[in-house]
Amino acid sequence: MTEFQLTRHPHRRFNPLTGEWVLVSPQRTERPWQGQVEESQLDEQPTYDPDCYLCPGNVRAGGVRNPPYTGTFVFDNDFAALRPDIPEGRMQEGALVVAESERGICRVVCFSPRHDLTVARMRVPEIRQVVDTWVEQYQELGAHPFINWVQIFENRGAQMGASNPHPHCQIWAEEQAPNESRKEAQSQSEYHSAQGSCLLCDYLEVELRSQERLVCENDGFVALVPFWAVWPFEIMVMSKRHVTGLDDFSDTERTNLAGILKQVTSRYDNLFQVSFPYTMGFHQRPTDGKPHPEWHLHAHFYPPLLRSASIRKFMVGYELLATPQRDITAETAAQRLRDLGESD
Ligand code: H2U
Ligand code: ZN
Repeated sequence: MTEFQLTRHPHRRFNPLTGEWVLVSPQRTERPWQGQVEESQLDEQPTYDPDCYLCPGNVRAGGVRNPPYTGTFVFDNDFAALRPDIPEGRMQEGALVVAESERGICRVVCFSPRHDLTVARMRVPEIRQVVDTWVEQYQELGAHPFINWVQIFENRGAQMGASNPHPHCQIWAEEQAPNESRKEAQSQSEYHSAQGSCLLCDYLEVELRSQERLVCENDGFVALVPFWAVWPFEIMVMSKRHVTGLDDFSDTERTNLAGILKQVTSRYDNLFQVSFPYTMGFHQRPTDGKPHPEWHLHAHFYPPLLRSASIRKFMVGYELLATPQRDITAETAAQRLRDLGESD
């Protein structure tokens, strides 16, 4: 028997942030594919679309007209999943049938008045305006006494469920910590108590030493394919400094965050020469008024494309019923993303 090698033998990898495992099957990358092929999405959009509900001056589905905005633009989601004004209540039948009211606020943030732009195609000063808007929203929503978690996320591309190509993200702010944040909170808090240090600061040190999974970096941030990545070209963006929330960043760090987001998204677009679909979002300190030194701000990029613009990963079968699985290793994915150029 040869020795166990991560590059050749099926193995599972541990995600210390969630406490979950991913199955890695590096020998499986060459399997044939006769399944769904995605439409090519070389989407050239007009700068203004009269039918877009996010473009300046247009009327939204709810009947409200957007102002002629020139930078970022924030509005309350007309079809909000959470609402601030519902009666509080709880319903329980024994231990097994339990429901609780959940209050919240949902907003939409337009990144730019330009319908045709994406983060990859925006200039860093324009992305910096988006970062400033995120900070304001995190502070403003988090200041509500009943808001304890602010989830900022972007669905980019029709394949990831974005309803519109106009550059935008959503913010869902709510009473209770949602599932993913709960898992990450528990792991970071347990690690912090046991080790006396920050889980992600320590992880970043490991990655900076090995260099194997780094994609790109600047003075304030590192983008890497985490050792435990599930999505083929998954990336985690981490601040180099231990920062618990977006509101802790200095002026320079905000600009550096804008810069790394452009670097990551333009590498993505260059991978398969398409406007690369993804879901991205920030995980940061809960807004319950406590300091949470265990939390280290980071962003996850979860993109579905696998082998080309037309072949995507599905989370089905074994992954739905057992555990997520990947074929190309995190190291190979990082190398491919590292070898690509970025646009200006
Ligand atoms: P997504 O592209 O990630 O689906 O985000 C668009 C959001 O915009 C979506 O949550 C909202 C939808 O409810 N929306 C409005 O608030 N007003 C509209 O006129 C259409 C869509
Ligand atoms: Zn538009």
